[in-house]
Amino acid sequence: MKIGLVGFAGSGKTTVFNTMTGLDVPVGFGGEVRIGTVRVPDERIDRLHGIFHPKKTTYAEMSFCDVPGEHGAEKKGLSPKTLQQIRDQEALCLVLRDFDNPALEGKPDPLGDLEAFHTECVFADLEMIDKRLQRAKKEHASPSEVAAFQVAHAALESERPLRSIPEAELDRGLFKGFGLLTDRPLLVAVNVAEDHASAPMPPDLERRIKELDAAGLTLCASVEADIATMGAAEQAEFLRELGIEASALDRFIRTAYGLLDLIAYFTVGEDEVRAWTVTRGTKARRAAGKIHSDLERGFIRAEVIPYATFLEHGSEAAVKSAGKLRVEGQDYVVQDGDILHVRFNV
Ligand SMILES: Nc1nc2c(ncn2[C@@H]2O[C@H](COP(=O)(O)OP(=O)(O)O)[C@@H](O)[C@H]2O)c(=O)[nH]1
Ligand SMILES: [Mg+2]
Repeated sequence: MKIGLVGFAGSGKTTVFNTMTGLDVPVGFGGEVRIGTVRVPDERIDRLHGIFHPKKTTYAEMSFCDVPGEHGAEKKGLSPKTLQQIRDQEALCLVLRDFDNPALEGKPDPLGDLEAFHTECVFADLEMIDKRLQRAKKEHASPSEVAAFQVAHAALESERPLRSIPEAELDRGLFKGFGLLTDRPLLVAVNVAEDHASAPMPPDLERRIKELDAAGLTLCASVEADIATMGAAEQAEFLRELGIEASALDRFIRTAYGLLDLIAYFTVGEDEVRAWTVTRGTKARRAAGKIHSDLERGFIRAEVIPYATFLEHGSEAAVKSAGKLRVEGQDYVVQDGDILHVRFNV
């Protein structure tokens, strides 16, 4: 999963990037597009590692892309270049400034910034959809295609994000490759001042984030960026002192998994213990394709042990002799924590 950190200059995108990745990229205006990958902490993988002692242990990964805003202190506005970089992201994390930044004029206005960002995205999408709608009409496209563009157009005209239109009401297949901004899953990170590090989300922001079908969390990026460079024990101590329940990275990943409806399944063995990320509802054949396309193509069956069952019995052999190993076909819906063995033939 690739998440783009977006937002206006000076909102703390690069600081959030450092927080998430534990890197130390220089903050301040400008900068270049940077990508950092973090492993998704998962204590189930830790446990499985302890049981199998595999040669290799692989956690799920999440990539963050720091998309710099405009140069200079011009707060509002996204250039065509920035918009294009934002289109390349699978999901967006909008960083909102809720702290005093001496380099910027004006008080923090996270709600106003959220509105401004949303409006920019709506206009960019509207322009795109409008063009496509006109073309579809001119070229006498099928009525269903024209209708889909009209549904999208109407939503955007009333400033509703496309992500809020249910699957059944919009044929998204037609929009592939358009890079529509308001259709991207959106996570809003409210970047607060040090003395608000553990404050809850302000209710007005919370309400608006919900209306936009986004997910939200608050963090103090500058404090958390410092924490990110500490060892685990020191980190826990520091967080407790500040009254923060979990590190920004942990909370971010939890929120992102919820927003994107992601689950993990595992493969285990002496060679490797590994987590694989899929969307909830993914069927076994498709999920197997994550591991290798051959496994999807030549899928025969999946042998499934839920994580809890595995722990209860302690080994695959014990699960088998207890009659708890399940054999599932291609349409089995993979569950969070399933340990899978895919049988295939190509
Ligand atoms: N007080 C405070 N300052 C922050 C926080 N996050 C970022 N900053 C500062 O705000 C400035 C801009 O941050 P930066 O990450 O470069 O913003 P970007 O332009 O969005 O990438 C830097 O001086 C940061 O140190 C925060 O949570 N609290
Ligand atoms: Mg930056």
